[in-house]
Amino acid sequence: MSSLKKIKIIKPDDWHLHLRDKKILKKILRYTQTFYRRAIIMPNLNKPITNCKKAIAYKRRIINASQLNTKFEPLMICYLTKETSLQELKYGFFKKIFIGAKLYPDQSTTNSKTGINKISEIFHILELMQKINMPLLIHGEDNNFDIDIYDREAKFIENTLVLLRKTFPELKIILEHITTKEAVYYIEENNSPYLAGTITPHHLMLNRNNMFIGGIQPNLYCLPILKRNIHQNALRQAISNGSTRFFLGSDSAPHLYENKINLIGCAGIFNAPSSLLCYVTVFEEMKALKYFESFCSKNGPNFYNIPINKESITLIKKPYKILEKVSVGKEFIIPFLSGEILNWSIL
Ligand code: OTD
Ligand code: ZN
Ligand code: ZN
Repeated sequence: MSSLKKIKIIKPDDWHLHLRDKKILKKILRYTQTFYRRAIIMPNLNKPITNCKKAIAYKRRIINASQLNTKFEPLMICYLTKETSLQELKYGFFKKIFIGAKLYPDQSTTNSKTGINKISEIFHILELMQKINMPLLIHGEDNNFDIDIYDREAKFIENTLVLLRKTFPELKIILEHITTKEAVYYIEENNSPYLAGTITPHHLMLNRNNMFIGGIQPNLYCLPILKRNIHQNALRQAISNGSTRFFLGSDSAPHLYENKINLIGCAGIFNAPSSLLCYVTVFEEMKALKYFESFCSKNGPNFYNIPINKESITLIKKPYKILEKVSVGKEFIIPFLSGEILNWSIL
């Protein structure tokens, strides 16, 4: 037994997570709680979290849904609209109700119907956020229908992000779930204390071919969509270089089977039961395990300027079978890599 490889790291945080609500929340929270000490809870509920009152109530529902004794802290985010009140945002940030605010381009992903159409509509909000040092989280895809779905991230950087950063050079920005070499290079080249990116396990492990192996694989449909392998390789390279500008954001986004496997299927991959084990697998493949802990547990809190966790966890190199499904009443959710075996387990 003692010859088994082990890694002990500071307990990680998930800087990008969808927990949903009610019966789904109750069923899935435990998976995140097992691996992570804190998580940023994305605000794109059916009725998005757009003010302090909604955030406080949602946070309470999450805490009440906990079935484990492990400590877990939800970090809440304000969903920006052009109506977002400056006073509310400022109050929410100073009172630590919100750790940041999220920019969704209109229609860019699940429940983003009331997102932003023109970034200049919210310049007054961004000006305030820059002033009070409040982080801006961005779903970075250009939502213009004429743009090819595979180019939306690169076009967002070119058409929106460059100008945005010129206008607000000291606004802290997290480009969420980056998927392209353009995003990797943009973050690396700028190497700015005001710019970081989160990376998901599925974009590290897969490329767009995987969506079509043996037939169409609706479980692998997510937004931003999986890209070519050159982009996947750029992401894998990025985490292997030890840059502190990249950190863990699983983007675990559960949907009931019946909503995912449908004529019009929802986007989103539920990876919470295995996300950390997927990351360690990739770091090992890249011979970059020495940077694993900073990616999981240090770069995020340092960027957000909050303390690093005190708890630790140990991962062990031992086969682990990912559960096949999570029941939710009579319905169920299929996790990422359902039923497959990974080489790493949690001790
Ligand atoms: N992408 N699905 C969802 C969110 C993410 O863009 C995202 O953050 C979701 O279902 O909430 C998805 O494919
Ligand atoms: Zn997104
Ligand atoms: Zn997300």
